[in-house]
Amino acid sequence: MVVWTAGERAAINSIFSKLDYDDVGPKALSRCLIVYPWTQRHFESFGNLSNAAAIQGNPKIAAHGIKVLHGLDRALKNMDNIKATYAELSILHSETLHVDPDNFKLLSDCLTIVVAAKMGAAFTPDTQSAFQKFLAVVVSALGKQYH
Ligand code: HEG
Repeated sequence: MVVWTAGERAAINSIFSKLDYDDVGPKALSRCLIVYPWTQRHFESFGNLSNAAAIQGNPKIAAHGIKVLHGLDRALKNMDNIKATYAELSILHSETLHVDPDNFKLLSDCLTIVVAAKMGAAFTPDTQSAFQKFLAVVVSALGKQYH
């Protein structure tokens, strides 16, 4: 089981309490699709992804980015049981969506960059460390049902 210090819990809860899901979600997902274009293959039915501006202005991508970010609420509310919390979502990404689990890490890195840019100086090394740990546990849990 993952052990969280009081400081890590406080840092993670503080980030999420200030998080603008409707802004950060679309930015993180669109950045992932632009920086790692092979991830676009899962979103071919979402409309125009022909260039960075099209991706950033695509309302379906924006909506999905918000949905994914809200997917992290489950981990936040179940910090001591993240693996089980994501069992179903892991099976969906593996067996139905066929998302390569390496992509979870790519998206989580994009999310870190977007959050860091928004938080500026408040994104201290300690804050980053707690956030990266949280995302690493989520990424691991989402990859758990792959075989
Ligand atoms: Mg996934 C659906 C969460 C990474 C591609 N993703 C979903 C859903 C959630 C979610 C909550 C909705 C599930 C449902 O309808 O029951 N995704 C989620 C998280 C993360 C992640 C928390 C990582 C942090 N997803 C991810 C990545 C890709 C991807 C990296 C592809 C590169 N997700 C994907 C697709 C769908 C979902 C294609 C279905 C979209 C649709 O057709 O509506």
